[in-house]
Amino acid sequence: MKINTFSAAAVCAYASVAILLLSSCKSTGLPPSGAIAQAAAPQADAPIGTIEIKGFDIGFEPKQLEVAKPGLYKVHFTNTGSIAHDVTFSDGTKLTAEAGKNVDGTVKIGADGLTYICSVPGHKEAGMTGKVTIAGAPAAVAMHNADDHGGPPPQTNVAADPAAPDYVLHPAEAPAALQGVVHDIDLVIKEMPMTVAKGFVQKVWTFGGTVPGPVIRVKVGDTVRVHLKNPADAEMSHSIDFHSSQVAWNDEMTSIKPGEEKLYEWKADYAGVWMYHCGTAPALHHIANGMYGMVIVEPHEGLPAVDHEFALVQSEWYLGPQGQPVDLAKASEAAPAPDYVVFNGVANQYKDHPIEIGTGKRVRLFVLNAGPSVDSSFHVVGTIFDMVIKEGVRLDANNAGHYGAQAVDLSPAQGAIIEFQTAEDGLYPIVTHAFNFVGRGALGLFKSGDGDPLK
Ligand SMILES: [Cu+2]
Repeated sequence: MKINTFSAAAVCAYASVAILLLSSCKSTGLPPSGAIAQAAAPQADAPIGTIEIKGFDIGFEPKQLEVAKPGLYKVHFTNTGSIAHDVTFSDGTKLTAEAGKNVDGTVKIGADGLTYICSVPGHKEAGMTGKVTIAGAPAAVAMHNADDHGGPPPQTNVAADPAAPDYVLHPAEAPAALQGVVHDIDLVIKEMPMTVAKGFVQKVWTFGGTVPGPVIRVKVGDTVRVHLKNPADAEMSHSIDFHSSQVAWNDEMTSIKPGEEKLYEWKADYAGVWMYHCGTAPALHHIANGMYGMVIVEPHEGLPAVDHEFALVQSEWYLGPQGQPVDLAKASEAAPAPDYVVFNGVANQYKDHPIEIGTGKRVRLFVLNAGPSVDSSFHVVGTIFDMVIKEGVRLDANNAGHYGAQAVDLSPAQGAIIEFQTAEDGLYPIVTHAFNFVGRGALGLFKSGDGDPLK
């Protein structure tokens, strides 16, 4: 298998910020291979129980555990990650295990319990923290996001609901272009609960019952007739604004009340990846609460065939109380601090469910940043984009000089067509390279071939 210097360097860079599930780094000064146990001091007593802790990239399982009473405990530490981790207790006891290894030691738990971290630089900050408490002791502060491989758990003022339903996976595949030249599309608004991240349900407002709304794909020269319907049982007025259209704002984009419908007719004059959204005041709230989607307009002659096509919409969630719409005050901050930044509506869904592609096959992405307010620096780790059309500006594959692109900057309401191919089987993380958001849901994976570069 080919491993070039670019990919090795990229892997090390990413491991240092603690997101990667990929491979170990030889240059980071990690401890030598093998398991090392460094108990703080020899213990004369026999252990009265066993504590089992699993370390992974990047986190501990469990993050909270309880023992019956104070005393000496055996610790069994397993590292299922791809890089070295340790469990370092607040009394100084430290057990280190290389990737895939385990180690045993002992620790003395006092009446106040102990906290533990991984002491490898950056790992604690990325979420490798935990706590041992004594049964019957005052309840510890809840630590949420125990299963967050993506980085620091989001700082949010909304508590996770362990009873929240699982999220519904949003398909990443781009639809084919609609047949014919005049397209009548019924688009029904739905106000509904949606799990936007594990443990968090918001009452979102949608076009067609999903966030983002459906991808509408046509060709230059086509006529699109959208029949927008606001059901009688909706609570609010809504509207729609197609950036792919040239119409007067106070004509097609006016709001319709519950029970009303409206025809928005437009001609696809220009090719590209376009945003549509609700523009009803306050538009910030309607966009932040889920009312956006993508239009793909292909050139009149169509796009060349490729092996895979996916549509990815980046957007932000500013969590309101569980089961309520998103928090407009949070979304309105001059320096927006979203609880989650996501691809296709749900935090980390393509990390949990990697998107499968063929190695060496041509992949085309339609990418839109719906915002409402945060820029995207769209990047796929381990790849180089050789064809990009961003807002009408084009980088051609096989251009004179052989230039390529590493990240596509998309301000809110900007879109791009991006193409690349993978060099070898493996995992290729999808991120915004504004990296504070990678730990807040903006992390997916392409799984190329069997996902294993070493086989
Ligand atoms: Cu709306």
